[in-house]
Amino acid sequence: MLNSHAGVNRIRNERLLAWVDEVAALCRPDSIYWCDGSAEEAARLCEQMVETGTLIRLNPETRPNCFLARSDPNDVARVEDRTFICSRSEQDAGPTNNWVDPEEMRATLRGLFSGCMRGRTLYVVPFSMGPLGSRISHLGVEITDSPYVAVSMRIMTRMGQQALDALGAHGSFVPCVHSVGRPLAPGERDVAWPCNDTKYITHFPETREVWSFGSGYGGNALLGKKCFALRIASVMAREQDWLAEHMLIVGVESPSGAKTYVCAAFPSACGKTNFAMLVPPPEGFAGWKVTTIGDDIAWIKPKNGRFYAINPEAGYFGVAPGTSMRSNPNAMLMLRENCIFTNVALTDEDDVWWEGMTEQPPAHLIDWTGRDWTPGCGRPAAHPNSRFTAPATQCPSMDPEWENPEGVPISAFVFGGRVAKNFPLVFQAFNWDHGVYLAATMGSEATAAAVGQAAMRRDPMAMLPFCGYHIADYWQHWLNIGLQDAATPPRIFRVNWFRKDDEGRFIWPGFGENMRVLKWIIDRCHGHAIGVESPLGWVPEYGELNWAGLDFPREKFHGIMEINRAQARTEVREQGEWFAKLGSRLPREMEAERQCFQSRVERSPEVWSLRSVEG
Ligand code: TSX
Ligand code: MN
Repeated sequence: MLNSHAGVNRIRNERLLAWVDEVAALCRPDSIYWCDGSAEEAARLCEQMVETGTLIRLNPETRPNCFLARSDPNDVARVEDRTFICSRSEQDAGPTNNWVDPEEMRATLRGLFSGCMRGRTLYVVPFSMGPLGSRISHLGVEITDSPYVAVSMRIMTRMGQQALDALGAHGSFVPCVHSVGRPLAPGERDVAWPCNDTKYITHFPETREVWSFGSGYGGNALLGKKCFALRIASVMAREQDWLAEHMLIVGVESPSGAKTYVCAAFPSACGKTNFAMLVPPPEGFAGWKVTTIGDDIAWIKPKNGRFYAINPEAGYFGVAPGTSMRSNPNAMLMLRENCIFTNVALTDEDDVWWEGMTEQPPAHLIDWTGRDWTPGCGRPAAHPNSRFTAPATQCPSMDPEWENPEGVPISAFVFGGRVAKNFPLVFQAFNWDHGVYLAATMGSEATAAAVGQAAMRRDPMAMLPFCGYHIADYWQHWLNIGLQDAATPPRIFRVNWFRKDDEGRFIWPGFGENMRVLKWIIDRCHGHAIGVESPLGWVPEYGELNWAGLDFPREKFHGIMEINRAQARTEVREQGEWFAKLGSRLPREMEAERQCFQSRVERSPEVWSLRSVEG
């Protein structure tokens, strides 16, 4: 077997060498290639993939060094039902994770991985999650038989020689093994997107390993992201007293130059990347700036009572549809070069297009399946989960502190959801425990229930698919970390951009206008807003928001902040049902907070409104 250390310096880490030998002996690749992470290497791999049909080169004039990949139609998203937490005890995985006994899973994986890389190259992809040399960062090495994964990991992480150097002779790393699960017989022609109908995304929290089989897509295959930086890291974080969170990180700069950093967690389809790159409205916010540290994952460590966050990633793997100059100009500008697009549509000019990118679709496209597409043909041109993979350095709103190894100090945690009725635009938790409870019960409405209130799909801290251990233990960890060493933990807020009026129209304009809410959040953190006590938490008075340049009358604001008692009662009851599902590990504080909320609801008027406070 050809073992090419071509680009990289001699490997001195014995554990790494032994592990690569061991995996190669199991998977039987034709050759082994160690990635150095250089631009030349990426160019070479992309050129190879153009030749094999995995990538299409986009127009070098309009999208220099950009490529389009079209996946197998059966490999288009994360596969949560095929995602497993293999802790020794089933109880430790908890009721919200799929669990398989680790020894049983190892036997299954041995069978699946045996000879699975025949006819292919095994790529060794060393990477750092977080700035090199930061005390908050951690190293990983992904073994993969997908060159698409190798070049994507180069965008998404600090990959190659620099990570090997950081690893040195004795450093430790999280081993991540990935195969598309499609060995090639001698002389067999490869397909453009090899994968396998059998898929396993498996995590071993006690030994801190990831094994992924059968998919080449996103979080199934780029193992530094969801698998390592969230599922494995959440386990490490609990042991070591830090937080691995599914959160964006933004900086808010005031005209005086003061900088406040905020972390925010949203369930899917809430526009997290748009919020991470928010452009403040032109009127009323002269001199204000929002800067981006990250759009998906935050690793947060307490130090001297404050919480410091880094973005462990180095790129953005964002949902393309809906991204436009209106919804997210920073993202659009970021995508001008050096990007990989997956499952978007191809224009006649060899450029990309997706639903929502422009008001008028082009007259003709090649859709994500490679077929001709015209407006009104009844199919989407881009897959709804189509993606861009872009280097973080290309984001115009990138915060200058984004690679600070110390991280940035966090003043607020914001938790969002997508709720059509009876859920205010913004409110603040009364205290840390109450905030943890608000985050634990967050979620989005499942779409269009036939009658009455739509059921809430709970997604605590937006971590339900990403917590590597029992979700109730995770809440206990949150409760603990807010109270340790004289902590001044961040203030906690809930937001909802998606309340609708009786005609089903969004009441709040959203997007850049969310700056008005963000400003109140920051004012609260600095003691510059007084607020009003509501049954849910502290809410702003109308006058505490900056309304310059937006026609949003007081009456409308009162409407979007209203709390209906009957509907709140339903919410209290459903929260109880949700807690009951989690069994005896539920922290007592959670149920205590629920009962306090219940009593506030019972003592509230039929409709709680700012009207009665402000007149
Ligand atoms: O990303 C969104 N954000 C956050 C932005 C910082 N979206 C996009 C949908 C989520 C995937 C939003 N959609 C937001 C929002 O705040 N709000 C809405 C709802 C909405 C949609 C359209 C309009 C207003 C609100 N108005 C017009 O299209 C004119
Ligand atoms: Mn995410």
